[in-house]
Amino acid sequence: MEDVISHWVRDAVRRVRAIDMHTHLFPPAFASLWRSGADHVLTYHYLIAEAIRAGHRSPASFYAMPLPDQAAWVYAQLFEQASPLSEAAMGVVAIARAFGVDLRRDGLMGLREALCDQPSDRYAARVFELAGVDQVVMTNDPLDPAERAYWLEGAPVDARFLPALRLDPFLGDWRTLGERLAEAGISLSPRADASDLAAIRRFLEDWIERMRPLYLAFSAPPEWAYPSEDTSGRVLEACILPACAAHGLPLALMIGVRRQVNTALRDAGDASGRANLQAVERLAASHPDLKILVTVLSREDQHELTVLARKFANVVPFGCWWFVNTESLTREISAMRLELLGPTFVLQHSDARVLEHLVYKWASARELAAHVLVHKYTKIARTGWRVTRGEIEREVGRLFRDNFLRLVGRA
Ligand code: REL
Ligand code: ZN
Repeated sequence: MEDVISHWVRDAVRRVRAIDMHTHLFPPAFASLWRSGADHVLTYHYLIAEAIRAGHRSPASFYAMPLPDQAAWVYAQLFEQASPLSEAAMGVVAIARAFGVDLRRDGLMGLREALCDQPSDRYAARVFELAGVDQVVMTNDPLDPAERAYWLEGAPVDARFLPALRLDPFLGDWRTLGERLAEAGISLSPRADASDLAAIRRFLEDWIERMRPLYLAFSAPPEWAYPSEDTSGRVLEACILPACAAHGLPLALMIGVRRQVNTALRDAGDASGRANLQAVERLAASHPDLKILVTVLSREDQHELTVLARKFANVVPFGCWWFVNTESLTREISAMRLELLGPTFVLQHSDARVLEHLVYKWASARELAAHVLVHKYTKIARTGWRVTRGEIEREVGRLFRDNFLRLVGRA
């Protein structure tokens, strides 16, 4: 029976079509924001941090090189002068293999030839197919001028790329928010008074109408507090939470990022810290109708978040974010979530920044699911539960797509 269970689980996990609830990808029509191809794969900020560390080079001199030279230098540090043992480096090997490239034999040139670096519908379809992904959710920032232009000109949104409205600048400091909103034609006073909050609320309404996002989201530093009397707390209370309520939209919180602890590293310069999860507890308790998707960056917060989700059914843990998206930590975190919550969370998201990331990140998520679920199903069978193939398929479907789709009202 145990071999049969293992076969059923592996087969279900291999076949399930994932919905990727958090990426930084854009459809081909958002051409300048599209990222694919070997040079972008090699210059993922995860790899930049690792290469700079291995190669003892200053971030400034690294970033001074043109993109192809950056990619070649990263490749030299992490694949020619070392074995690609890290999660992100192994990811490149997995991408290469999926495209029929043997990196030892074909090198970076082989990878450049196999991957396409131009916006392309057909290529997107091919990569989605290789990853077994049906749809990805974008990170849509209405305060990014390049992105805003695509929305305003009515660039077609591909049904495979679902919108999510990202609100980080709204939770930052008031002056910077004022400057960013001014570029979008909205002027705020220094007072953060009721008319300013009303203007922000109208801006959000406008963009919810335009984007039709699946959820609203923001990332937050470890010290993020709720409730809070500062301007970001007031924006949350007076603008963001009412918008979620009015449109029945979930709020996704990504907590624990300490931005730019090493500014010279740019995107690679963010770190993590322990969050104050009592803020989430208070938000969940005071807004029982608000669905709150939560992911936390530090390993130390994972258990507390899981326990919190037991207390509030409106809190749904999702994925293993960034520094905890590694083989050992995803196994630990996902097993713990199953043990304390059953299959009522979202197993994984990719956080892909480059299209081909989908391939290795979802291959890893499948390996993770197989590892954890073979163990659990074998155990309940030994304990006396007659396991069926159908129930395995149902739970795998929940973990990879259905829990999320139900939460955003698309099931
Ligand atoms: O969405 C986020 O805030 C983060 O995932 C990103 O800021 C981060 O740079 C990302 O690439 C991590 O995976
Ligand atoms: Zn992200």
